[in-house]
Amino acid sequence: MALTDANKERIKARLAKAIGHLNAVHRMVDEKKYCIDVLNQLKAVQAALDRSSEEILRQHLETCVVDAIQKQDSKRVVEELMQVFRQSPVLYETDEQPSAPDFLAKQSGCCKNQN
Ligand SMILES: [Cu+2]
Repeated sequence: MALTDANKERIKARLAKAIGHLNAVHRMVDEKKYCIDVLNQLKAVQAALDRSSEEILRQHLETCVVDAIQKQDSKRVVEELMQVFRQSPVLYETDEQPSAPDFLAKQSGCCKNQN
């Protein structure tokens, strides 16, 4: 089981809102707004993305993980989740960020073959 239609729409709405907010921050940088104002807005975008991640994680735990446990496949889903959290800090350690398609190409699962 994956995303339900209702959850999909809710998560898409959250992400669309974050994209709009990030575009506003991009404009702030373009307009050379005060650094602290840009940082505060960027923190708000990051918080919105964190809430989106949290919602996706909750959905995953309630559906995919429950399903996997019922099918005696808990080791795989636990390892997947551990890997997600292991990889997260790497995003902040490199000076140069990979472009979105490069980043997605390194992922496994449904995003693996997109680009
Ligand atoms: Cu899932």
